[in-house]
Amino acid sequence: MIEDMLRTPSAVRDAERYTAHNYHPLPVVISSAEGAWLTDVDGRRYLDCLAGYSALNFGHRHPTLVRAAHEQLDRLTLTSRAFIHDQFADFCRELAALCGKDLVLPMNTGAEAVETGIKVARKWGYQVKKVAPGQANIIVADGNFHGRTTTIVSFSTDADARADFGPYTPGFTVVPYGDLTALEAAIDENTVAVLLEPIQGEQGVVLPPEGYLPGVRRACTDRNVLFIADEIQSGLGRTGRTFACDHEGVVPDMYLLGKALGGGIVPVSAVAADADVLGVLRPGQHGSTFGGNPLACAVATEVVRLLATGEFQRRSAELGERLRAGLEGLLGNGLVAVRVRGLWAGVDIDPALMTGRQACERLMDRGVLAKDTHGSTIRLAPPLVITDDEVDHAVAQLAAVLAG
Ligand code: IF1
Repeated sequence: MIEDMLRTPSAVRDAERYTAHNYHPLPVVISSAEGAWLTDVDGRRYLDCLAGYSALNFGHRHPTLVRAAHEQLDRLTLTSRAFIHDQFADFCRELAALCGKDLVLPMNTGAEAVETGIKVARKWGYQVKKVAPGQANIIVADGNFHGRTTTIVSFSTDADARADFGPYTPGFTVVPYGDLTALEAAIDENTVAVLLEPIQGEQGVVLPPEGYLPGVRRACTDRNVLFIADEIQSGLGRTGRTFACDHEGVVPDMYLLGKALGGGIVPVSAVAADADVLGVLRPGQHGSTFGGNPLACAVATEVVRLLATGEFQRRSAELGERLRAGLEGLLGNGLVAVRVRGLWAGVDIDPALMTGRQACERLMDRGVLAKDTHGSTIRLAPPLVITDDEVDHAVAQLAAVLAG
């Protein structure tokens, strides 16, 4: 095909022209997708190794999820929470059961789930723990990523995410990730919660040192502090278990969920916790126009049912080992480090070779889409419906990119 017959260049230009430049996307314009594969406006196919930042754990257009969405579209899409709809109870009950918690509170985006967790923890702090008025504090980790609201970026340690968005919300203390001693030292009588990603995604799939999460759990229990696990990216099958916390048998007081909960179709997030925690909210104290809407609930209930079978967790664990073996084979051949849990990998490319962005551009040219994070790190997080051969294909393309 000659260059000026391609639709991609003008489509890339048009996409840039009328939007704020808050992203730097790869110059590829997708028009359709199925399972783990994307097709662009020029008919080229790509293996999706980002999966919508884990919002597409079940792949693009999973038939069960699409059917649920279609059926719901033809019946009822929105009521607001001013009325109850017939999809609500099943969703809440089944998600609570998946989480092993009494209650759930549905929202839409991940950032809203995080904000909800912060509000609930503060209210719990004042009402249950009896923290002095206005003094509630939450401990977070260096290198965190929990979303983009003004409060959440207030405790970000990434200059791009945070700078010039102040004045910042007070009430957060940052400690080094993985350092239990520092975390324990930061807890005082005003501490209401510890908020952590059990695996730090944006930071480059940074795994917790063994024993860290159980140590955090113990410290929180001993000092009457809530442990809030942001499983928005790490949860719902991504790491080979339902939750990343499961790898060390840790049960947080609150799960924050998002991304894959909406099946890649609608934004759905939720907070799950027991009644002694979520029960602090009374009517009028929190909510959202779209949270828990019928379309969201119809899709998300089917997501919960897919996860309840355990099939996706198993696939993620098995194929994750294959991905690990493939990537570890490239250590010393262009890779300097890899961190893998389930179908989720942080891959550090030798910075002398190329940046993460360059690696992703070259992968794109070879029909694999992935996303860089800081510097020379790229993240691989394919849909959990990916096959053995497709995992091998992704690794082979990365090997070819590294070989130049
Ligand atoms: C962007 C990363 C992924 C999250 C965790 C809450 C949220 C996220 C652990 C907020 C969101 C995002 C959003 C996206 C990039 C992305 C990301 F690169 F930053 F790390 F997924 F890989 N907690 N993650 O990872 O959820 O409000 O977006 O629904 O902001 O550009 P949201």
